[in-house]
Amino acid sequence: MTALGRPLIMGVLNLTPDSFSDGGRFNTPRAALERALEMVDEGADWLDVGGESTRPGAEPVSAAEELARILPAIRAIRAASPAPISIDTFKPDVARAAIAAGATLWNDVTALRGGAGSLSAAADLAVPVVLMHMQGEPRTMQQAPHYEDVVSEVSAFLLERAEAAMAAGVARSAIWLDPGLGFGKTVAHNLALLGALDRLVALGFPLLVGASRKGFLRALDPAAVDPARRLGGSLAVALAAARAGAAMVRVHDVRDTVQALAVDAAIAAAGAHAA
Ligand code: HH2
Repeated sequence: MTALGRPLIMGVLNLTPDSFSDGGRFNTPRAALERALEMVDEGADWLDVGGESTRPGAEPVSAAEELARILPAIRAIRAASPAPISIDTFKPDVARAAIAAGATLWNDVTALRGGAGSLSAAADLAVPVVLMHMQGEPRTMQQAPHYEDVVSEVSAFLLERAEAAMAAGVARSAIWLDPGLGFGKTVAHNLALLGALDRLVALGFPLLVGASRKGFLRALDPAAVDPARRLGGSLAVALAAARAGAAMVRVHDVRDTVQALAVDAAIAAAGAHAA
């Protein structure tokens, strides 16, 4: 929760040909800029720019290719709007270039394990960094995810990565945590984590939750084959995250999420008032 009475909203902007939901839709700088400005207009607090898909089975791309996708878009957004930009990458060189071009948050799905220089880059860059949990790596992570106790193991991992980041010189106040829904997790694992988000919030760092349009929502509604038809499930997760005290949700459908969270916050405020 934030001073707004609701989590911040991070709008997803994938500049990739192959992202599971919006792949190929915004991969020219002009289309990316239009979508970015649209999301800002809809109420996005952050724009999360990514140039490499991490969907299950995704093939890696080179840093040069990733930079060619993201830098023109970051520069175009920076020139047109003061909206905060985060860079969704696990490559330290890509993070450095994106931040030099105007991004001010590093969203790392590998929790600074993606490159030999990740920890020191995060310390040098001195911007907030999201440390996300993932079991395995995107190409194979959904083949056989396994945990004895997913909530305890994800919590322990996130704390270990936060300690590693701080030992490398990252300020405690710059660290965000994220359970990494869908990253090496079965439907049951995702649901267990969602049911215990308050335990992750209690770790003492701001929590980011990203469930928007993800495959596990389809498992709960088999008719939702098209990721764009998973809005109801995505909103259900955003509300659960808000009630557990998450600080930010990462979403594709900014406008609907703003509305759902505003109504939820108003109900909570009315309840507190009546009590
Ligand atoms: N999920 C995706 C990508 N980046 N970053 C954080 N911190 N948390 C997440 O849950 C998260 C993330 C996957 O979603 P998307 O970007 O829509 O798809 P793709 O990886 O196919 O580009």
